[in-house]
Amino acid sequence: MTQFTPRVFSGIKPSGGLTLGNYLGAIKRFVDMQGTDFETMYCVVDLHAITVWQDPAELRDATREVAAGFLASGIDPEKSTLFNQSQVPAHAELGWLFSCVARVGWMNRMTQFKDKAGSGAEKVSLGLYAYPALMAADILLYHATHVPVGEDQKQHVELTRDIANKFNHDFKVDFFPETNPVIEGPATRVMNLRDGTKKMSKSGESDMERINMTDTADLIAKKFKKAKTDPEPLPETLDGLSTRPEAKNLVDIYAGLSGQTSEQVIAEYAGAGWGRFKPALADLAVEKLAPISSEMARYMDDKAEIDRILARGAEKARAIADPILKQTKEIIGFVQ
Ligand code: AQP
Repeated sequence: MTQFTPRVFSGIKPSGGLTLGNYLGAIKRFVDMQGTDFETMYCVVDLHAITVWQDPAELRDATREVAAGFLASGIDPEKSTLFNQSQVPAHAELGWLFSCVARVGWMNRMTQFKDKAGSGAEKVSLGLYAYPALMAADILLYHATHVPVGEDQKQHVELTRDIANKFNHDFKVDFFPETNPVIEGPATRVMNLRDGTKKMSKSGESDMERINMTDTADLIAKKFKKAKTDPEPLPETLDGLSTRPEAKNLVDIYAGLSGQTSEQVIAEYAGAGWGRFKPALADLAVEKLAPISSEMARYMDDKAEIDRILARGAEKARAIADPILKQTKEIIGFVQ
């Protein structure tokens, strides 16, 4: 069996401004993995963003804003490779090769496509349907062994394993590693503040359903105050939240922000009403997010610096990606 370097890869789509879901489910955990035994690679996955329409000026802005979010949260370009996907052409090329490995039946099982396409599946882009093959390419182009993601991306990381296995099996090689999803902590699925059965998303309809990383303190307090809950106080144990999705979401967010488990939060707030818990949650969110959003604003004032960081990161990424793509093409039998 080939021994692969322990390497982390993960990405975020610049399809809008970053949310608290992206922060707790992804970025905060990306920062935690930096400086460990893993080599870390983080990507602004702009090729994925265009699976739905993006205005060019807004795409450029969102790409820099996501990069600023990474940097402001603690991703250090000296310790991690930080870049945007479209500056490394090998992603798109391996994505095509993998769309010839993946089976249509596998794609048909992807729940995110069904959710996003809804009843209009005939009218969405082919790219939205093929997205998981490109995501597999993003990961396997670096022989990444670990992928920290939110719960919603678990199925796509599992598909990445299926693609790697099929490629290795078809060509009788041991070339692509088995990739492990890393889905840990209390806030791997942050829910919509107005409907606890739906995920908090950048592109959700109403701004009141999400906390944006750039929201002001007043707006954060207002959004938590108006967040849907039920009339009951917080229970004595976590089990008491099993049929209360909105309440559980707020407890999980508190836990994610404070670095505690949800059980510890419940132990501290057992019996508390929303009049006590919601302001405490808003204060905590402001305490954690305000320094990040002011640092993001500082980066956004120097877009040239962000562009330089992304370009340097892309150069480092290409140095790993290009030889792996070249070997993949050798294995497939392309004359080079
Ligand atoms: N609500 C969430 N809770 C926990 N983790 C989340 N992530 C996204 N939303 C939540 C994690 O953030 C990473 C980047 O996701 P993405 O932006 O590439 O794609 P997404 O999951 O489709 O995010 P959005 O916000 O829902 O974007 P739109 O609205 O444009 O589709 C992933 O690790 C994801 O799990």
